[in-house]
Amino acid sequence: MTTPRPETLAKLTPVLTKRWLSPDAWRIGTYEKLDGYAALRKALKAHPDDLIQLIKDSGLRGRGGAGFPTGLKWGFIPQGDGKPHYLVVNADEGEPGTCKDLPLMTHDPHSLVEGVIIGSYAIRASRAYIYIRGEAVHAARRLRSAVQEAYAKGYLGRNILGSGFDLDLVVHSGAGAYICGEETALLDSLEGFRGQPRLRPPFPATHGLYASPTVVNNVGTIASVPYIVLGGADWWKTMGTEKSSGPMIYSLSGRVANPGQYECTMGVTLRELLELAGGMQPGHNLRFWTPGGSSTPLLTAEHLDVPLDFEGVAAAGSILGTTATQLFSDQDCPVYATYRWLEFYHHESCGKCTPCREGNYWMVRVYRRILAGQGTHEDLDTLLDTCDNILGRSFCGLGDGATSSVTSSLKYFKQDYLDYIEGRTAPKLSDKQLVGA
Ligand code: L3W
Ligand code: SF4
Repeated sequence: MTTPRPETLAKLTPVLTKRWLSPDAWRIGTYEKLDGYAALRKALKAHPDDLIQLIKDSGLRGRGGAGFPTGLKWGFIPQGDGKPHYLVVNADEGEPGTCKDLPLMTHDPHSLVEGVIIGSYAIRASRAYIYIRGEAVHAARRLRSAVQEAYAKGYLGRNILGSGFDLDLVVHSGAGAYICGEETALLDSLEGFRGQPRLRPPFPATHGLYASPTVVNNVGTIASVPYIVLGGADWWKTMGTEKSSGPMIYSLSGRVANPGQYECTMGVTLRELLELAGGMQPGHNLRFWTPGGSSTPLLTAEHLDVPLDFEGVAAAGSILGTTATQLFSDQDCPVYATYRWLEFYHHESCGKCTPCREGNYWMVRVYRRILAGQGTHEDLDTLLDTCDNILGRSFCGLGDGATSSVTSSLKYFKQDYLDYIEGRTAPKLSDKQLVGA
């Protein structure tokens, strides 16, 4: 067990998580007592364009994986176009290892509802949706109850707080497909079609829900908005780095002593996060980890001091993604872990494009061969060649993401593959598991 140093403790910045442990934090009474809806009252007195400028000034970047500047995205919504505008929250948290949005919606749903109302006012939307992952039944229940409470108090509906602004908010549960976290597949699903990605451009900002201008933002992004409105852009920028501002919820899972969500200033390192989380589990030494979910290339124990912000992780050859740090130890096998992730991508591939649909199918079969002790040296070339044909040639990010752990595990842990192929590691799969991919 490690004791965090004072300078590490100073990197804990509970902003979005600050109410999570309050009793009944999800009820509107508790939320209002703890500054809830104060940001909305302030925002409704401001001009919508000034709110967009505020979000631009704060440097807030998307919390769903891509880190796109939020204020810029809001500014893309054409004004005076005569079309309806929509705000859609992507709450389809499904990236393996990612668990920051579901606890936020469970513990503090009103912060998301308040962010939705402010964001909708800024982009002049009168209808908003929260598209929540189908399996997240409890979080959806909490959200629906928060929405009802907000209507009853006049924060939603007609003439909100006497401002003349109208907004309806609908919570829509998906049916459990990972691809519906891709923003355009999500919009198709919301419209009642099978969820499959659309060609971009045009981006949702101009042609989104029902072909109208639409902002699609992650839960963490929208839930950050009330804090920025109350605290100001300069306060927000006191946390994080120059290009990655604010706090971020890092979810730690795997072989860590105290798994969970740690909200820290952006740019914190894994070494520091581990200090806060009590270190690795006894008897386990860190071997590899994902900085932002299974779609991000693996890093190793050599990368403990990489700043976990958008630029720092990119410089180390990976992606910050959803800040889902899954920790694996010297008792875990990178070949087997990669195989399990690939099974996920193979299962979740929507089938629209050939590189992802066929490539993942074949890679799962190659991994099974290797893990059953029947792999060959050529299989490693086949894997790299397949990744080469998926990466950049797939219709959406799912295909690209599937290759991340394959290429990075081959880069750092090729010997583990060779040990299966050359018989030094006992097979993990039986002959019976070779087929059926
Ligand atoms: C208007 C332009 N809008 C870009 C918008 C675009 C989108 C945002 C980011 O994938 C990644 C993916 C996963 N005019 C625009 C524009 N936009 N150019 O900006 O777009 P993009 O294409 O950079 O990324 P994306 O398609 O949103 C997100 C990775 O995140 N990821 C995520 C995993 C899963 C979850 C989850 O379970 N919740 O987030 C993890 O790494 O692989 O690469 O809004 O419209 N010119
Ligand atoms: Fe579907 Fe995969 Fe192609 Fe994305 S990359 S459109 S998930 S088949």
